[in-house]
Amino acid sequence: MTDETTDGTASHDPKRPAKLLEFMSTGWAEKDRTLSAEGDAAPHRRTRRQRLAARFAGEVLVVPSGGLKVRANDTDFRFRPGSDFTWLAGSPEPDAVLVIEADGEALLYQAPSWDRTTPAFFTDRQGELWVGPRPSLDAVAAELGITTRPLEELEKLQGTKARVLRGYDAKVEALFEVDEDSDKELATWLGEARLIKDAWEIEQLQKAVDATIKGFEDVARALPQAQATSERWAEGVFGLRARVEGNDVGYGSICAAGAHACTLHWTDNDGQVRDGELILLDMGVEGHELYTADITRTLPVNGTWTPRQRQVYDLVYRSQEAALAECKPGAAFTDPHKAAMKVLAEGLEEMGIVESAQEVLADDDKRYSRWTLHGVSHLLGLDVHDCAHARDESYRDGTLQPGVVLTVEPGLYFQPDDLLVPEDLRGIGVRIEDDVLITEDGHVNLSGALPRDPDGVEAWMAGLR
Ligand SMILES: [Mn+2]
Repeated sequence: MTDETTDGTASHDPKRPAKLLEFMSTGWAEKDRTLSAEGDAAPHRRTRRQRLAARFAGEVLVVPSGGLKVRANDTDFRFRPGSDFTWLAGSPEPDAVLVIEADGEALLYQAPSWDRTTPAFFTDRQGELWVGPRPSLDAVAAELGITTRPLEELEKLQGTKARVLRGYDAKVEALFEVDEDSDKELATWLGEARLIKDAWEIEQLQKAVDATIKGFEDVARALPQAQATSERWAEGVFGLRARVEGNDVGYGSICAAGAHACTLHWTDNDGQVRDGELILLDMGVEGHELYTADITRTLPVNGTWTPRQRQVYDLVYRSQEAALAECKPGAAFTDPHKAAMKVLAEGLEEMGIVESAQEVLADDDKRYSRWTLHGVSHLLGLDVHDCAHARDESYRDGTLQPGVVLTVEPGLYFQPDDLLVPEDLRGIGVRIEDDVLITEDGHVNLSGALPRDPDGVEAWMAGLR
């Protein structure tokens, strides 16, 4: 036996003699154990948990937060808890598990804080001196308004029949007695419960949008530096805003200059930004409460449209206006899409790219899609593509209701090698995307403060320089 420990160390760490371990466990001031007041999200999450418990009354329901993911060797990606877990529980800790018991009581299992009674606080790479203090279970309970339990006690539930939200924690899935169809019902319920945002969620989305608008201003101001370097400058500048004003970007920023705009999810962002070309910026700040914005603007790099760029931009703008006019309660989810496609197809006809808009708009034709490529809307919330587990009948084939938040994002993309369009259009890609809340009598454009009409964009850019 050795008097040195290598527990929790990496190959490059010095070994620690017993004398050091003993020395490190003494001489520390008492911690302040004052508990904070319940946070303003707590009542909303409590209501959601009660709704979930009522839907599956008498059953045990298990929703894990997910764990750290390795980036390389012993470095992990920054942790971001799963969205359903966040919606219900709100703890930022990895490996946490929400359990709703058969009697409806909600318990949050998570790792306790490492206090000074164990050397782990400085020997373990998850210890307090390595990653900073974790709140105690009492502090978590006070802040989130939920009963907490040490993570290790979860083992006691081994073999319990439960519905588990799958895909986040294989260990948790293995612990319970589960049934695939029952688990799927739980995921579907959560996806559909999240369709309608409550007032607190709408506030969070507006904050994310407002921070994103600031980020767009930062990037528009920084376009000269992007020209001197690459699209990465835009990505970096927006990322700075996202980290300062929120948790992070809600998805990989798309900073697509020139023909890169024709690649829908261009995230390499390593291209040149050239005077006289456009730059398509699709970016969103994920706020501190993990709700994300999703906004796109296409800007002339030098602040002024060429006539041809403006022609394409104006067409996309008019199609977005048509889509926005359909954003009201009772409309089909697909109505904004259809309205935008009609305007775009007619514009393509005017530009001589399709012969007959009426013909290509037919359901069994849709050749216009060669240039429009994608749907105009998706739901938005904790996930950029929110409510992914909702059934078609309540999402794609459903109707818009007050409290739904969706994007409205038509685009036109003329690939650089597309021989079916005039040469001077090739390599032009335009998308305009806003975040829209359906209200009782129509909608509110949450991102309406960021100019999008062609004159407004030029004036906005001129004002920033
Ligand atoms: Mn989007």
